[in-house]
Amino acid sequence: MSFRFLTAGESHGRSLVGIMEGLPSGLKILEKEIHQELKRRKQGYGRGARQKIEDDALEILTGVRHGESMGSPITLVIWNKDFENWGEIMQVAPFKGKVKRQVHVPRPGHADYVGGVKYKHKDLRNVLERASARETAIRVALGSVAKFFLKELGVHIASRVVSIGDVHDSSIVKTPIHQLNEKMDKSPVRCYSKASEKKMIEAIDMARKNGDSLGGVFEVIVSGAPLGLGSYVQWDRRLEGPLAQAFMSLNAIKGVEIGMGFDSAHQSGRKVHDEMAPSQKKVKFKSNKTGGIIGGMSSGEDIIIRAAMKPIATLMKPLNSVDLRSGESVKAHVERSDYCAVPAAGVIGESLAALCLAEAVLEKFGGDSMSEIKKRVKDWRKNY
Ligand code: EPS
Repeated sequence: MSFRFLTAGESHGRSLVGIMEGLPSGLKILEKEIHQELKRRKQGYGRGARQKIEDDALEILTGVRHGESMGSPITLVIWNKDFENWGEIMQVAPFKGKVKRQVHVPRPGHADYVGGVKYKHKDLRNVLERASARETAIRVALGSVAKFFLKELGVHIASRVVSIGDVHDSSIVKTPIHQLNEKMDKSPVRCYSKASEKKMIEAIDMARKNGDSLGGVFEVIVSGAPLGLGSYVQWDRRLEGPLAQAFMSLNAIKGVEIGMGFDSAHQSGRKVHDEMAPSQKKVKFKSNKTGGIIGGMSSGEDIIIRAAMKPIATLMKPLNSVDLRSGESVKAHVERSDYCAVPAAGVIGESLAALCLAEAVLEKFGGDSMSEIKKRVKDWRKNY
């Protein structure tokens, strides 16, 4: 396992922490550039009040010296500003008083109930604090380091929203991928078409008015990934696997597809498989319906991943649940929350893809320093 990472921390605890191991030396890493990615994650029409509280103050604690990685483990921390409002509730030291804001009524759609049974928690806050989507902030911090690494090798990652609720944007992306985020970040819902953007905002407003929430589909596009990442020789080396796992590990994701994805199940082979034609570099693909991954390996074309996000679990007009103390049927617990977080999920997805592809690149090319790996990738690209 040459490249790996871990995260730790609770939503209203003191901090979120991430440790990354296996990154080569010589990569420029600046706190302000990571912070820029964290700011992107906070955006999106339908995001809750927490995003206004947090400034996601980030610090690099280890593994970087004079703005460059050293090849040793990198530790990042994000201080939770809101912790100052949750002192007694979230303090590490034993607390003898009456604990406020306990949770005894699980929210349908969240980890509360099953997590409480699994870990034998009476106060389900012990579950929701770690299960919260707040954790994605530190994964974006780690993922942004992976994005900087991939960018040095000519790999760019962007995202856009494809649908929110039943509003779909069927636009074809024409913007070069390395310029796409600049355009998408200007849209409150990070979608390509202005007409769809308006309808998505209306749908989110309607959900908020009805005390409801919305999910949707986002798309992550990776350009420049070298051909041959992953492998068909072993089940757990097929590149689709770690990407699917990474996206499914994002809060509220219920489906992942690559390229045509589920649509390819309804089409005949002649409409699905990408024909190949002679090209000065031996072969070129005449289309990319496979979404940049074929037979468990990157094809050198854009990698296109879409993920389906279920609506946010916390509803301001809560659904029915059970008070675990009395066993009575009651309305579910309500926590401050988003109404729709699909635009943010796309930004998070970029980081998840970056973390997977950084590992795949290091697995294929190895390399302990940026200069070593850059040369290897450059030489490899001459082959196709
Ligand atoms: C989130 C932080 C959370 C939620 C939200 C997303 O902060 P708080 O619970 O203090 O409001 O706003 O998390 C969820 C909606 C969820 O169901 O986990 C974040 O930083 O992305």
